[in-house]
Amino acid sequence: MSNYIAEHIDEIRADFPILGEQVYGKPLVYLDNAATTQKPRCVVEKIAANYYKENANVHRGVHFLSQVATEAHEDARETVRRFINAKERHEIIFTRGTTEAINLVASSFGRAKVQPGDEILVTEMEHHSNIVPWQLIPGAVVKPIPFAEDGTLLVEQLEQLITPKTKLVACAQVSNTLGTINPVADIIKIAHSHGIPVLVDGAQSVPHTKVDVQALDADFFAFSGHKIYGPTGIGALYGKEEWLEQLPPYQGGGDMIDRVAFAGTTYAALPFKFEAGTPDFIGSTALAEALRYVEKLGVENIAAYEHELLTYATEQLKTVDGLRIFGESAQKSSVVSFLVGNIHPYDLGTILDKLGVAVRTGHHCAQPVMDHFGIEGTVRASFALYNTKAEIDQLVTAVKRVARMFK
Ligand code: C6P
Repeated sequence: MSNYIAEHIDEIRADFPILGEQVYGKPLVYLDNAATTQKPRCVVEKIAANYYKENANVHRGVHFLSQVATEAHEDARETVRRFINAKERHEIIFTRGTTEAINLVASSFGRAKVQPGDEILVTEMEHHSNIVPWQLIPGAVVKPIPFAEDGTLLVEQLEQLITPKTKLVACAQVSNTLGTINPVADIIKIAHSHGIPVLVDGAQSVPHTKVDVQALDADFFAFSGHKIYGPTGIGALYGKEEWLEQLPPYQGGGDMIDRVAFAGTTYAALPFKFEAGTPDFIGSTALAEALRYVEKLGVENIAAYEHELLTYATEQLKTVDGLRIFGESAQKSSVVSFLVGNIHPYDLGTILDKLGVAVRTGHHCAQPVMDHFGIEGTVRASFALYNTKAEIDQLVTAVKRVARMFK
């Protein structure tokens, strides 16, 4: 592998202190990165430094510390803007993560734009976070765009699924379960040709691919900090200014108002209209630190390295007798979902854990995907920039051992 990440893997791994820890007496082989990533030292240190040196509420105080904290929080917004190439800083709304970002749009868009009987199109491979918020809109009908047996989205069916009642298309850029990279630029083009906006769930794409919301022409884009080496509890929603201006606030409270009176309240300008209450200003600046860390390594380098890991893992796992992979689309991110013979995924996952390999088991919050294949769940290995082929070898050896136990 001639790649920046491969060449610097030891230094990179040293940036993540947990990778050097013994877990239950064994070194940690962490292959559950789609659930959450481990944090580099610089992110953890940023959080500590914020609390030790810069802790004051933002947008409120005239005092010096509050101004320092406000500036850092707004600089973090600028870093997010730059990272996903949004046009304007005020098009970035800080949220708790992808889930809250999608709920924000579903709630506000639902109130402003959706009548009973109107339709929202999602894909059959969505995470529950991109299905249920749309189902919560009173009277909305949520319809799936299906996928083929190999996990490729049947984009060609989109045109037929769009009706005069279609109000929005919501689609993951990368499936957390199948790993499929969806052609969101094409989806957006088709939807826009019918005047329909598109929300892109970027939870699993931002950590692994270069995202440019302007090039995509996405109307909304959501992602979580904790999946891209940042802290939990912080994420972002990008919304095109024209959409954010049209939508009503999501939550009410401090910071989101212009003037409050019992006769009527007016709202703050963007982005604050959508940020009620004290924001997670510690989280935002730590997220910015994580994004800078990723930028420093190079998103393209990370994507190329992880692709090598995915190809290697797929080849090696296929040498296991009776192993079946779910999701083999030609365009795939670094996730492998699989089952071995009739071994229950919980049994497989639990024993893998005892053998020192952390993977996720279950439906991965994507039950419609499980229904598609008529299964209860899978075992999922998902890779990050600090994983190695040696760790994949440990996974494959462990899976083979479990397979032998159940023979
Ligand atoms: N997927 C996984 O193990 P939050 O929880 O808000 O940070 O992200 C929700 C979410 C939304 N969309 C996609 C495509 C996701 O993968 C996730 C989170 C984790 O796959 C936890 S269920």
